[in-house]
Amino acid sequence: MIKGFIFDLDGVLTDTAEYHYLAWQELAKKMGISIDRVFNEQLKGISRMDSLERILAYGNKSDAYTKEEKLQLADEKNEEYKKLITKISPRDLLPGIKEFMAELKQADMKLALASASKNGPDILNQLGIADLFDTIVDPAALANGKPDPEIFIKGAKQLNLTPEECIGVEDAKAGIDSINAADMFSVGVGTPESMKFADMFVVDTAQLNYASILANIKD
Ligand code: B16
Ligand code: MG
Repeated sequence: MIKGFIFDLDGVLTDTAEYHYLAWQELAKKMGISIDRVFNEQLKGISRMDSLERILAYGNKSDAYTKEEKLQLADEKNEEYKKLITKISPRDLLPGIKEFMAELKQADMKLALASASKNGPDILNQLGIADLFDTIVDPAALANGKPDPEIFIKGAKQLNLTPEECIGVEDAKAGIDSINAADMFSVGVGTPESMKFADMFVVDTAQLNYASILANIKD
């Protein structure tokens, strides 16, 4: 029996990808690397340090900085990102999310956040939905990021539920792989190609609906 939903943040509840992109682009430029929105797709759902490593590899500069310098660069990006996200408000919830969350609360579902973002709690506050969540998995305490199942397994544990009693909602392939590996039913948001490993998917958050998800599980 389904008792909880575990949500990704970026791309599911709100679209922070553009802000991540703008902040990474500014930092990459300083390092002499040019990135575009197509490249940025690879950074979705990936941790801050892994994103930096991917950008450095893309610019053939993986060995150009020490570990300390890399931490400093990641901090610099985060400071720029934090400036950009101060603008986030409840109007930035993706289409249908407010209504979907209301349906879940009405059905007494427990809610958890399983985002790679260390800025997740602040963003939930700015979106005005922090109170709806029972728990947030701390991404800093994870040994392995998505696609490892750890973050969704921890989400279920923090809700005092088993993975089989939860549904995970994700927009990134790494996230769907993570949910599937946790033995949890996966709901994807995205194109048929990008979501082909999801147990079910919708192309738009506006189509997320509690009753139709339950109907898919029973199939
Ligand atoms: P931060 P999600 C992810 O969010 C983003 O998709 C990814 O681009 C970002 O690098 C990551 O959070 C870490 O974010 O720098 O704020 O800790 O999709 O897992 O909600
Ligand atoms: Mg995401």
